[in-house]
Amino acid sequence: MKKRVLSVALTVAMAASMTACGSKPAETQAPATEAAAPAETEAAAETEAPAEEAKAEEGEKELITVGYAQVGAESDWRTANTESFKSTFTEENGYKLIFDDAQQKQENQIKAIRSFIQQDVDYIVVAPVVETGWETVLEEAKDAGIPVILSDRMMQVSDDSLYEAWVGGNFVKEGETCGNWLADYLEAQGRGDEEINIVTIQGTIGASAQVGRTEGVGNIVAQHPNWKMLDMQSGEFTQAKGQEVMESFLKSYDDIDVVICENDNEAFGAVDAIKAAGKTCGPDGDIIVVGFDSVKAAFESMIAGDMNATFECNPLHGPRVAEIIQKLEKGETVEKIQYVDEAYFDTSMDLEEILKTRAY
Ligand code: GYE
Repeated sequence: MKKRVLSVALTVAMAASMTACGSKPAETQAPATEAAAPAETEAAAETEAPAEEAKAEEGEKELITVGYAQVGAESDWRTANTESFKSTFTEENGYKLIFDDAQQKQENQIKAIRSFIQQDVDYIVVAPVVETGWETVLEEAKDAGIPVILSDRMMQVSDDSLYEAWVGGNFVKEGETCGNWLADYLEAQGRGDEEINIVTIQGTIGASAQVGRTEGVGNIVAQHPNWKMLDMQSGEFTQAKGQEVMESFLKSYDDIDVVICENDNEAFGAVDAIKAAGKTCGPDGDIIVVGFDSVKAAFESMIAGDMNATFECNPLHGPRVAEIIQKLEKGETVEKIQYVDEAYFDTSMDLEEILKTRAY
């Protein structure tokens, strides 16, 4: 494990310009350092008083610096995930968080990771936008001796010593839960043997959340010869793109029974497209609409009679990653792959009541 040493100059700079989430880049703190202590005084102070003493004097704690390479801000799930990290990795809790939003682009995430390496952070956390293409940059982190933790989506790397641990949802299982729910729902409606036409609005292609959910649903579709997957297209996990894709599906196919949206935000867009096309959806409508994530707005959509069901994916990974870091700090071993338990919700449940206790 790398040793963390806070120089006197940095301690002064941090005390002078401490921010709520501690994510201010070092450059913006530099002027404060200059104003507070000229270079010569700093050098003298460093030789006179060891860093440890200076910290104690100022009541400073040794902060663990964490760089988080976030996917973007494409969905409600993502917003909740960002919030979970920002509220966990605070200076109060002993961390300095450097947060980067990659705007759903892998190249931006790679740049962010390289900048974390340059800043010599203590830990790098990545929610990888897609599964492949990470070997080189992870090797660079390894060479720099910086542990990498994966959160949310998975990476496919040939050497799993390139990361310490991964924590997230079981996307294949979520997809299978969705498929099994649909089978039960159709059966209960007396439509178990009917020809069922399905379309899927996929997530970002190559994201493990897309790959897993598509595979999981596909496993159940394969068990139902009377189900037909008419089409699958990506809605990039956004409401706007979900709406666009559904508009085009509705133009191409006039007898869609089910739309599977690989996140709730795409489902909100699909509902808008269905209504704009003069069709109906939800439990009393023409088209069954389901999503993944189980964000609060999906509960509101189900209560309004628009969506039928949502399959949970928990975004609150901040405390889970903090627990991994704390274990690594103590030299303890951590479980390499950590799945989070997840449920599902549909309109047969008391959604108003459940909504009151939802955290995201
Ligand atoms: O389902 C979606 C988000 O990777 C599990 O990413 C996450 C997915 C989530 O954009 O809403």
